[in-house]
Amino acid sequence: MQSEYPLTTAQITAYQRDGYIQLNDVITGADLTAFRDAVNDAVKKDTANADPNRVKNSYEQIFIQCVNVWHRYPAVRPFVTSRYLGSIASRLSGLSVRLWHDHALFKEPHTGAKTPWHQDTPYWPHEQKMHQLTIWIALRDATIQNGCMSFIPGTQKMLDIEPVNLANPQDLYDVAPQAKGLKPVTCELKAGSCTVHNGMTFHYAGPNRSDGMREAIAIIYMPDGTTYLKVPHPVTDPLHLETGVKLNSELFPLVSN
Ligand SMILES: O=C(O)CCC(=O)C(=O)O
Repeated sequence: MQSEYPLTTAQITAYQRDGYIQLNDVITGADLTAFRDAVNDAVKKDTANADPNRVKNSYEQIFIQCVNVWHRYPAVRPFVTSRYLGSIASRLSGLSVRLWHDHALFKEPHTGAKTPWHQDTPYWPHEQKMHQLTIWIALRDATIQNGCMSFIPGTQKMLDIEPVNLANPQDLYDVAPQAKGLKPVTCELKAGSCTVHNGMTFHYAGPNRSDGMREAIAIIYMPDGTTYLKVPHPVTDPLHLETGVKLNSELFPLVSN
């Protein structure tokens, strides 16, 4: 990977104003091939024992989701824990950041359902909610046809909205009437390009109507100093933490200066 992805002041300002940004060609060439292969291998191994005849619940119909692949797959680790990506998150947010978690998100051809409009941070066991951010990397081209991401600019400032139930989603305008009239922006991405969104920004991805898998990995960052809030979450449940402790162990590495 390059030593530092170039970001202009205008891009940082746009991210902070809109709550999302598209960045092109972040991972390229041999790095892209290696990252894509490593994540594909991880998803293949994680799903090897899945019963192909099992009826999927409505959440599982959205995508195959493999969380914290960097913990289990050494070939994924250098990408997910890289200062190269961490520095993008840090410069956009203006803060030192730690890794919260990664997840491979593979939307299956023809059957992968839409990802409903939602904000992320309300699901997370964090006392502070304002500055988490996700780098969502297309490992293959992400298009309208296969379920690329869309964002509603400025919605990162909408706090205290009821979390959307992804398995049985409420209508966006019922949960966030303030979003009426705001125009969503859809971001088609070439493989190796990414979007970055604030965890409070409303976002959506369409269903996969193509013949190929929509292959993406999302890497989520939180400000250094973020403290735990005791609510159920698969990443923190095994750690038996108490509210107020800093999420600063080696499971949440500092990935920026
Ligand atoms: O990949 C998707 O379909 C949705 C991803 C998402 O919601 C996220 O990364 O926060």
